[in-house]
Amino acid sequence: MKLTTLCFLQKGNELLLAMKKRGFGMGKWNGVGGKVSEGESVEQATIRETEEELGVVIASKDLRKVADLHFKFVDKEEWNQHCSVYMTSVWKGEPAESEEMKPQWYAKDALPYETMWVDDKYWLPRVLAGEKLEAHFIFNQKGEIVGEFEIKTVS
Ligand code: 6OG
Repeated sequence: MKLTTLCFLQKGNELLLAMKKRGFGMGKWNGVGGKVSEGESVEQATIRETEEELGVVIASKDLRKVADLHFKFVDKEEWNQHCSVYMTSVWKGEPAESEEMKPQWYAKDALPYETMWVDDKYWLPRVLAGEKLEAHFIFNQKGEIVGEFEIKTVS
């Protein structure tokens, strides 16, 4: 299964989302991230993707792992991924638009869940409330959740 990353910048009561301008998940607000490359750790990929997509630099000591998300796609095995999710409140630089992402700050209690991946509304509020999670979701090719999903707290 493919390894991917997601990273959210936090500033007080606000969370930075970015509009994906191309590729998988285009048209959705999300954290920033992408695939872990060969020979790279998951944290290194998180830092690289955040710099590529927002132009900000994060030190690995400032990354806080908040969730392991397992996304399985019915009939589209090549889309299956294990996504490691991180939060940070410390970075260098000012988030800026890139070819792939258009960033925008949102109040944590007013996130645009209707324009995000459908799984986000189930796990992101819990992460923002301080929980650390492991979750499994199954999707169809339209990006809809099929069947039961599972979210559990990890210590
Ligand atoms: P690239 O294809 O851009 O990496 N991603 C998802 N994020 C959420 N919240 N829900 C999903 O439900 C997702 N599927 C993928 C992980 C894909 C990026 O999109 C995220 C990566 O940051 C299915 O290299």
